[in-house]
Amino acid sequence: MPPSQTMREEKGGSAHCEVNRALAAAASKLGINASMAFTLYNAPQSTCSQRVRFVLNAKALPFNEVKLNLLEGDQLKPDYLKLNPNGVVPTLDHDGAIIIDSTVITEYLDEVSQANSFTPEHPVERARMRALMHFIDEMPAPAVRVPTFNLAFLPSFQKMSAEAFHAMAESKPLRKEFMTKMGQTGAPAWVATPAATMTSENEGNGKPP
Ligand SMILES: N[C@@H](CCC(=O)N[C@@H](CS)C(=O)NCC(=O)O)C(=O)O
Repeated sequence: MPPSQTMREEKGGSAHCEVNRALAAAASKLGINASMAFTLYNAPQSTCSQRVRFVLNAKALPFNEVKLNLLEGDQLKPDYLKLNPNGVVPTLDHDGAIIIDSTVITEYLDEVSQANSFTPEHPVERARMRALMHFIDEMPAPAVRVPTFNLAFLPSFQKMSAEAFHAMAESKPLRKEFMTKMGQTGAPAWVATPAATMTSENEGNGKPP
């Protein structure tokens, strides 16, 4: 898919293409039927994007990057919503196959490329790995959303009219309720510090846990 005009595409250049071709040739010799042309739609400051970049780099997989500006709403543009209907980053395009959700993407990458594997051999160990990934999705990821909202997004939300803010919150496929709950005042300071302990149940409700 061609990236929207506001999204910046950064290609690794012909060196990456050559590496991609070499990887595809090596994979084909090993009987693996996949080429390794990866494009990652992501945002530099997003923790979910960082997870995926970490795995791509740790596995030495070359990838093209399309950087979205979350403050300008690139994640809600129609072209991007066709790739990721949740309107969030990251999204991985592997040779036209679209994979969404950072946890799913990291497991997918470990499946299609065996180099520097992160997945334990033993089923019990694999179950532990998945439990840890679920924990990260349920606890630290929602917790970090609150200070991120206050520190990164709130200053621009406060400049919007109440109507514009409401319309923007309503347009978020995955974060409607969260945005509405946080509102244009955000979370109180005792909640929105990185050290505050949060769960998805108490995020932004204005009361001590
Ligand atoms: N479960 C999703 C969550 C993705 C997510 O919340 N991404 C954030 C950045 S870390 C985002 O795109 N926020 C933009 C927004 O809420 O509009 C995943 O892990 O990929």
